[in-house]
Amino acid sequence: MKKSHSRIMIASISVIIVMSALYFTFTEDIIAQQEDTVFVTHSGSVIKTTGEIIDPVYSTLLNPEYTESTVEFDPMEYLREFNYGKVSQLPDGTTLREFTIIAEDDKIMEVSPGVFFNVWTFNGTVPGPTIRATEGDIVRINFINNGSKPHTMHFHGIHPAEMDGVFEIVGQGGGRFTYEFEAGPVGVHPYHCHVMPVEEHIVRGMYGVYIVDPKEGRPAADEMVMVLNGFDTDFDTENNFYAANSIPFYYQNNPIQINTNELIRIYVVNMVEFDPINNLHLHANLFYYYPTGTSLVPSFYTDMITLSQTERGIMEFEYEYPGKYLFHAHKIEFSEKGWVGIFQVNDNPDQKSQLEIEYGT
Ligand SMILES: [Cu+2]
Repeated sequence: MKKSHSRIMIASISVIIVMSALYFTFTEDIIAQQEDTVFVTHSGSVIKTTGEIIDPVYSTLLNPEYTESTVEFDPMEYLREFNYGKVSQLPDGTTLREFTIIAEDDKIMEVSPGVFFNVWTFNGTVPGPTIRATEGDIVRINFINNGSKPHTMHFHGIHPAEMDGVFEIVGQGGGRFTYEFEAGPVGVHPYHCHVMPVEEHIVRGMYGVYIVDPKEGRPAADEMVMVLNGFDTDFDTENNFYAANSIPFYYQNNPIQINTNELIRIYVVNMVEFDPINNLHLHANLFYYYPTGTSLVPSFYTDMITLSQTERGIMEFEYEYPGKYLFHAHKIEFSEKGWVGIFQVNDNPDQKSQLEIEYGT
């Protein structure tokens, strides 16, 4: 009896010693992680983090201020929200579209339930607002950098060198720059910050979508924007979460409502860093695909596209049968870490196939 008692005692003491050792090692690790870290990225560039390191598990313990989101972002609202700017006419009749974009780098976003991450933002959200214009319009962006680091806006598309947002660094604490260019070419393009290290400014969230419509327009459709993105919350140059429009599993838990025989048009942009490719697979259907959206004639009829960084395009499809359909990364690791969604297709018996009406297919 006595012997087994002392055995239990010894076992308990050993457990306590091991646990304490583990605790201190762990805590030291976490504290060490809070200091500036220098690491070499997958692409070979040397990065020094300028923000605080937030361990997703211990964020609450070490950074009690990071327990509340300061970002208001609704993926369902973002999905179909297009910003056309303040519209006026120039003396020669050209349409001028003015946008104000404010950069900040102190926002906290709940990027996954319970995981609070310091994002860098355009107009307070990740992704930033979807900017939309028609080919030939003048786009004027009044850019204000209210952040604590230099930032810029670099638009993909065609514009003069000084409007490229690369060498004209906009200083922190209220720096301003006006980007002005003619909208073009037709298509879907990303915009993002281009201050070094660019990788960090992108993975922190400084990106958005810029759509240029053809003058003649595209056929009416239920239009959506999907930014394929991820978050590296522990700064090891690997993403911890993946998503369409920032929040992992959001459209799986909140299916996107669409109707049978209605033309769906998705502007899809891949902004995932670190991983060389991303992809998108649509279930029980195929879609017409316009790479970069620059042509009005689709290049592919497929159920699967593969996209590298900033690669993008326009998808068009409709569902014939009502029901619940998945769409997700066919890189299964990404879908298991959040990049998965559902279309809830509602029956719309009076609607004739819009694909057939618009394209004769
Ligand atoms: Cu930046």
